[in-house]
Amino acid sequence: MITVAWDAMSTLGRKRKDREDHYFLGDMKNAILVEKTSLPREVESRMFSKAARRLLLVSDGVGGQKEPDLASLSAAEALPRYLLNLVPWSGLLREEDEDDLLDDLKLAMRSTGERLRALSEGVPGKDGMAASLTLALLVWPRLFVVHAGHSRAYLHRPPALTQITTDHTVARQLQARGVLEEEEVRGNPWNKVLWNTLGGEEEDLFVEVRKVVLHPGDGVLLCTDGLTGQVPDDRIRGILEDHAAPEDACLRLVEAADEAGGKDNATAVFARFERTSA
Ligand SMILES: [Mn+2]
Repeated sequence: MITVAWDAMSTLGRKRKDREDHYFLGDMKNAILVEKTSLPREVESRMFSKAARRLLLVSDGVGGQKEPDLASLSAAEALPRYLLNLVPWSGLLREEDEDDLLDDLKLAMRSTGERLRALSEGVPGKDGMAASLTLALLVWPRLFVVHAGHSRAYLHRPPALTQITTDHTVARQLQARGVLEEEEVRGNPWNKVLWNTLGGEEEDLFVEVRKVVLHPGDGVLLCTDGLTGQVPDDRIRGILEDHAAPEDACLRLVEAADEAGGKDNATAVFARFERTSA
């Protein structure tokens, strides 16, 4: 049997007053709520399937004047709601149904982007409300990630820590074209400019999709740029290695971002998957 230990932590940082980062952890369960029955009481527990899908997400509001706090909150709230209505409940997932699931995830991302656009349409100061959003759906042992923006998903397979999403910043685009070197990206002003977000003025949305087959002992980290802009990958890896409990790891990660200057809200969501005897 696989057990999941997970937690999340977010800090405002030392410079910002507003909460532009949000996170969400959710268990999707197959359930029938028993309204009334002549059956014995125990039936209630049998109406819940144990097979669960788990949902993890981070969102980060983008843009100075355009209510980034509201954009982030609306995105983090809307996306699980869309999934609730889209994604089939059964904990089991046949291989041939994976593409349908990915289509549902992409559709939920698009609907969330449209929701942000609808919320901001014609409202002065809100026009172009946008958010970075990274979502992981766990159907053990598979992890499906959908992503737009500059938050990140990492796979921690000790001792390695691997970024599994790309940053949708102009600086990364320039790096991909060979204009910038890796070491020129960090700290580059173009690394704060996003070419792809949920909502925003561009109608085209690119939903980056990743699938990972997890192993027992793996961990998955979702985090915002307030963490990765301040704390290098090596340090993140060290913290994950030193702190087995997700609550400790998340706390240490956001503390490290604060200690490094805390220029932005920093958020970490971490899940670790362990094999236990049933
Ligand atoms: Mn940020």
